[in-house]
Amino acid sequence: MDNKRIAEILNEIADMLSLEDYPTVRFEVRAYQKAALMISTLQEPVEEIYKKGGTKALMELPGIGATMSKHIEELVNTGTLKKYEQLKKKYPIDMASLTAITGLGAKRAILLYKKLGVKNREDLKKAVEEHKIRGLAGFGDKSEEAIRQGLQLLEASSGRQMLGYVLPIAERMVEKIRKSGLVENVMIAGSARRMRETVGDLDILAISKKNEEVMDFFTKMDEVSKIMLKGPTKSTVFLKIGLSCDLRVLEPLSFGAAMQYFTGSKDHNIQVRQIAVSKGYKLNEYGLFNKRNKNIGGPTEESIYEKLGMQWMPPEMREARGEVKLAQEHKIPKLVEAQEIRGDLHTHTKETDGVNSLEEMTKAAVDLGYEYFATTNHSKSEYIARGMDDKGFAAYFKKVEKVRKGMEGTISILYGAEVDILKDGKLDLKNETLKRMDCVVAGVHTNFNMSQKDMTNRVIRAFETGLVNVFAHPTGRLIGDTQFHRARAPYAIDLEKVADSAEENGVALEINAFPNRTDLNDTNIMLVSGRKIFFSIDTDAHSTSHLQFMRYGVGTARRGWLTKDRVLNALPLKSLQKILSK
Ligand code: DGT
Ligand code: CA
Ligand code: CA
Repeated sequence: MDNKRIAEILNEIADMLSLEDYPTVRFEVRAYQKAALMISTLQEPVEEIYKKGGTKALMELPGIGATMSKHIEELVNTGTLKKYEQLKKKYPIDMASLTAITGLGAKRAILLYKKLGVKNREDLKKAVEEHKIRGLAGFGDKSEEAIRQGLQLLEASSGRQMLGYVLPIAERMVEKIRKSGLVENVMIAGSARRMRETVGDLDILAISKKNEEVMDFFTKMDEVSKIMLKGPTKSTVFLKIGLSCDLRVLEPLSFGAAMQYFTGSKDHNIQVRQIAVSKGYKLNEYGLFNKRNKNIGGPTEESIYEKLGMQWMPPEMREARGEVKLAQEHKIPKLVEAQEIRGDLHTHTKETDGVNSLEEMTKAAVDLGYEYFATTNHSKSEYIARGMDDKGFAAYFKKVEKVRKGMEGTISILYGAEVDILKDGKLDLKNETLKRMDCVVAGVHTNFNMSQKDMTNRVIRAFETGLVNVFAHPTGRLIGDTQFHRARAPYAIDLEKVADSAEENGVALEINAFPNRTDLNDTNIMLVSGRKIFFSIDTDAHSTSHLQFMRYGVGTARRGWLTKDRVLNALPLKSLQKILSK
């Protein structure tokens, strides 16, 4: 059973438990939610961890205790879970798919079931269309409209999945194909290679002469749930995670052209093909053909671009946003790279809603080779996340000092907070508390429904305190998926005005790397990057494994054409400190 499904089940249990009424239930709900979050974002399959090391290895994962490890064991071995089945009997609705809708929690979902017989999303849609919800006690016009919008938001994103969940799976598949010994080369193409924030389907290309064997191997992989099409050069399968995946097997002479073609984007390809035509060539997925129809392509993509008089460019740039012209002029910028990141400036610990201790988080940061690491827990108005008040931070600072001593010489711990920007633009902690901090990350977490003008002013007012270093997840949007993650539209905000103020007040804008955020996204970055501002690529990690999300933030930065000198956390510690202390 894959991580996503296990997480879904645990999360659904949490939803159903939240409807129960006994003294310890709140803690149980939290434990299930924590475990679900942990597993859904783990970059390796729990099933494999279990098969290698049993429940003992599972319990070493943060957020997984004795009960959860037993649950996972049962799920992996039997495909189901007694506790889940029991709750399902009591609450026979499609809970997860209903609570994935913004504005609909478990309590209201079960109310809708009791009053209207709503069991799943289809029923809900009908109830909304027939305006049956607005008349119910405790609902009203506004809730019905909110549910309608929530449904729409989900539909818009359905079918596509977040890169952060798809890419590790794709990479594992590619590794297995490589190790099969049947191929000379195998690579990921398509939107996943371009690091698009969501992926519609996976495209894998391989070089081999053993077509039949490769296709046998591919269609029988563990990750596959259904074979859609099986041929000697192309097969399409449906994966257990609910995504389709193509494998194409090619000759070496076609591989470069195929990589170029299937990496896309489509609009980029159309522009490149025009250049080929203007040179008297023909370019398609099979090769680059000269006037005598001879394939002069070759096994690498570089050679295709070169023969067209173009500089090769990173896949992240290939969105027909001016990169083709730059490549012709040989002016492709050197984009920031993952190895150039020196630290993470936005992270959480178990003192608030994280699952690991500061010590564990910092050690994981050391393992990533970081030079510095900021610990930025929530402030008090984020009570759901158990945010801390000024006193809480004072006590936490002592803990930071202690861990600092223990880690001396390995990494610099920056003391900070993710402080709330309140409705009126004030910050949720006292000035003295914030002034003591090395790195203040500030963000909007409440009152999303303001006018654009009010929201923009709210944020600018916060910048003008002179106390903010990084503006967290600037648009607040969340990418949803069909089951587990709730989508949220960006709040109304004038990003250009905010960026002007960021420039004036020395605030860096965040590129939040958490897969369901990716905020700022590529187009936002391009919109504001003309200004003299820094971008901070942060994971917003709530567990040690989340620190690995950095690559998705870097991918997004690259999609926004950012170079190393624009990235705050690519600076060496000394330069960073100078900027933070301003
Ligand atoms: P996705 O799957 O929606 O996340 O996005 P892509 O970019 O992976 O799109 P996909 O899988 O439909 O096709 C892979 C690549 O193949 C695409 O990026 C560019 C190329 N391609 C597909 N259809 C066309 C086409 O009609 N014309 C051209 N020039 N290229 C195409
Ligand atoms: Ca694709
Ligand atoms: Ca495809």
